[in-house]
Amino acid sequence: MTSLNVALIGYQFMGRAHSNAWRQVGRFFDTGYTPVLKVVCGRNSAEVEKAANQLGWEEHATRWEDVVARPDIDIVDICTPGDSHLPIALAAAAAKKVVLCEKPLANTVAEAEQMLAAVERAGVLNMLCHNYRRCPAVALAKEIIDEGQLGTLRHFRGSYLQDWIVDPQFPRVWRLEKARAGSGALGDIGSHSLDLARYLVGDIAEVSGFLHTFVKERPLPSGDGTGPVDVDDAAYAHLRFENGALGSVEASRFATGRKNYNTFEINGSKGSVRFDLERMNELELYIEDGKNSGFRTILATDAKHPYVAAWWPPGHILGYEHSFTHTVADLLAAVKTQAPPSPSFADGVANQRVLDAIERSSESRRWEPVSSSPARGNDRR
Ligand code: SOE
Repeated sequence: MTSLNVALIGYQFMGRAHSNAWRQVGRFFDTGYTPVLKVVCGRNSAEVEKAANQLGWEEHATRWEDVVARPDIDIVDICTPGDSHLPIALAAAAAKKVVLCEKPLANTVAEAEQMLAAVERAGVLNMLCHNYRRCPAVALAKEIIDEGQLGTLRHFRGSYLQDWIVDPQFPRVWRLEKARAGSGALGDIGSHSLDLARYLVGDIAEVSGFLHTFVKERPLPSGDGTGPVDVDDAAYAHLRFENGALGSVEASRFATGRKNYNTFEINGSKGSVRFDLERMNELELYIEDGKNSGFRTILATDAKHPYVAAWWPPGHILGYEHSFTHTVADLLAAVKTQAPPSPSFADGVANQRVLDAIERSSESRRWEPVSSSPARGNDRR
């Protein structure tokens, strides 16, 4: 079995989720590779050491530049805030590493395009982590749609709702700073809904959207006064898909009671599917059969359902963390076949163009085309 050395940049929530995936993947999936949790990198030396010990990394480091340049590293996994994705990805591509990057790909279209150009120029495998594609029930929905069981797709209705910043005293963490996060609910969680929309229905041609910030000033995490919130707390968009389908996406961190409510419903001429992450092992399916049979719920835990054969017997349910394990299993499969993994950085650019069009529409108060999204924003060329 060939070993592949992984370097993880960032060790907070996503870094923990990715560490678990790298640890578990070889124990359940037969990918032909043994990923080695070689080195985890973060700026705070004491904290990154603690993270390395807890998460199972052999080494820890504080300078990503040194880590990415190491000849013994095969895969660079980027789990940092959005403002550092660009330089890390450029360096990783130049060093000919396989690159996995957390979503959204970048903070602006211009940055995302530079990242795509770099991996294409270097000819390295690249993957964006939109883990929800890899919930078995979502992958099953994709199979059902691709088989034509829903007929012509007409509607996509996506919501991604959380409530973790509803308290105005919640501090202005990095996710509430445009310079670090790019946008608010739109990029953080709306990007997941939009990725599912593109994955399951198709490319988006134009959007009408608006963004809103309810709490514009918050206490700074240092405890030293307050600071402005310059990203959206909530985002809405209507979508016209290139294939004629219509859609809507809502993303909010102010939906009291909703913790990680990532749902979508898709309606086609012959049937519909509905998914809710908080019941992630289930897919609701309606097939129009003239008998008013209604929706039925499929428990997507049979060995025949995507990814499930690697795990437990039917009914022994999977959780959030498995979606990341499936992501890295598919990345390792791509390393083996050298077929481009999906979603790729090209998908990341496409997603970023939709985010940008929604922001433009919120400013112009008009429908905005996605394809003409210009390179703009706080990009650093
Ligand atoms: C935000 O709260 C967040 O952690 C996102 O950044 C993740 O992508 C999402 O999976 C869960 O929520």
